[in-house]
Order: sequence, then C-alpha cells, then structure tokens
Amino acid sequence: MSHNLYTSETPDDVKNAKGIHLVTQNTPNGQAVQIFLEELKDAYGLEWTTTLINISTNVQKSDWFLRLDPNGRIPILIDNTQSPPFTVHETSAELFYLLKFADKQDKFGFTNDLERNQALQWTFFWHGSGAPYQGQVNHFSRAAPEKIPYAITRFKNETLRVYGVLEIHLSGKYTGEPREYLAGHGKGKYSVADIKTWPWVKGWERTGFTKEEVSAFPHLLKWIDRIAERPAVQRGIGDAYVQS
Ligand SMILES: N[C@@H](CCC(=O)N[C@@H](CS)C(=O)NCC(=O)O)C(=O)O
Repeated sequence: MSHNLYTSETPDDVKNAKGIHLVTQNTPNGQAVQIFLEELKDAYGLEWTTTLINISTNVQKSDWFLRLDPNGRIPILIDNTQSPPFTVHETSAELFYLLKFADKQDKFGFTNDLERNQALQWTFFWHGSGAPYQGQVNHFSRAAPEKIPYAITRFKNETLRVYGVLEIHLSGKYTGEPREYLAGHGKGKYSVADIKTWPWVKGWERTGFTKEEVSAFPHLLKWIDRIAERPAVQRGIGDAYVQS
C-alpha cells in the first residue's frame, strides 16, 4: 500500500526520507523513541532522520498524518528500508520494532525468554497503567477548560498508585533484592522497559506532585537519577527535539 502512504500534502522531509524516519514532538511519548534512537546511535552508530511537529496545531489529525498513523498521535516511526516502507505507531510497538531490527545484539532487550517477558510486562504496565493516568493528570490540571477536582484527584491517586507499584518492584520489598532497572534477572538491565517509563516518571514535578508525595518512592527517585545520567537520555530529551 506504499502508493497510498504519501500525498502532495506530506512534508518533503517525511516523504523523501530514506532510512528510519521519526515524526515526533518533545513530549514524554515522543521522548521514549527519541531516547532509544539516541541509545542505538551510541551502541551501533544508527542513523535516522526526524520531523518535528507541533501537536497544538492539530497537524496530527490531517490526512497526510492519518495515512501514517490512523490514531493521529505522535510519535510515528517509518522504516523506509522495508519494501514497501513500514509504519509503526504506539511508542511501545516502536521500541520493540527498533529492538528487533536495530538492536541486533539485544543490548536494550534480552535473549533469555523470561527476561524478555519481564521487559514486556513492565513496558505494557507503563503503556497501559502509567502513561494514561499521568497523561490525564496533566490534562485535567493544565489543559481542561474547567477544573474538575474529582478527575484531578482520581488520576493523581492512580498515578501515585502506579509509582508505588514501581517502588515495590525496584525496592525488592517482596524479593529481598533491590533492583536498578525494571527488567532482567538480579538487579536488572537498562532496557526498553525503562526507556518507555522514564520520560513520564521523571516529569513528576511538572505533573504537579510535591516532593513530599514522591518521597514515598526513594528507589524510584534513584532510578530516575540513574537513567538521567546517560548521555543518550540527555540528548533524547534535549535541544535537537525542541522546535525553533
Ligand atoms: N498510546 C500512544 C499515545 C500517543 C500520544 O498520546 N501522543 C500525544 C503526545 S504525548 C499526542 O500526539 N497528542 C496529540 C493528540 O491527542 O491529538 C503511544 O504510546 O504512542
């Protein structure tokens, strides 16, 4: 169906891209894929191109965009090395696509099936139970035209609850063995599960939580700092992804 992928409205940098192309904005969902691409650059020298859009203009609902992602949301990954070019939407699916096709040595994934399943569990956990809740806190406390205390409280409490789940896991409360990363045997290994989760959780203050509220999650706070030190992570949320 590649003949239907691009139209005269599709921006030139999207339709003329040759390799892996990312359409993104520097939001937590965009940052997850931005970070992984930067990690793959450091690990393998991966090259890709990027188009930055501004979702406040609703460009993501235009026909050229919906052809690439019927869900009308960023980020989108387009792999022009496939024939026909292959599109991927949903951050977690994009991370697992890159893991399969660009991380040949599973540096950010696992060869062991049980560890690989752990990476899936924690990626799904954040995709299904973290991002939607924290996203709704952001929406109801910042974007909604009227402030609805029930909605703000409900989604804040749910977000704190899922932070608590991560804290239980990282602290080793029930295993006796604290972890450094979400998936993998022992202390775990930095993987796509962390890359999916980190861009959201690191934004707790911006979402409106207080230092007192997050002080209940000391292992989670250390995990945030541990990952923040990675050069690829810093680049993946950095100036290159800020629209001028
Ligand atoms: N489940 C999707 C969510 C993507 C998403 O919500 N993206 C937001 C930005 S963080 C977006 O494009 N919002 C624009 C809109 O809703 O029109 C994913 O994980 O990729």
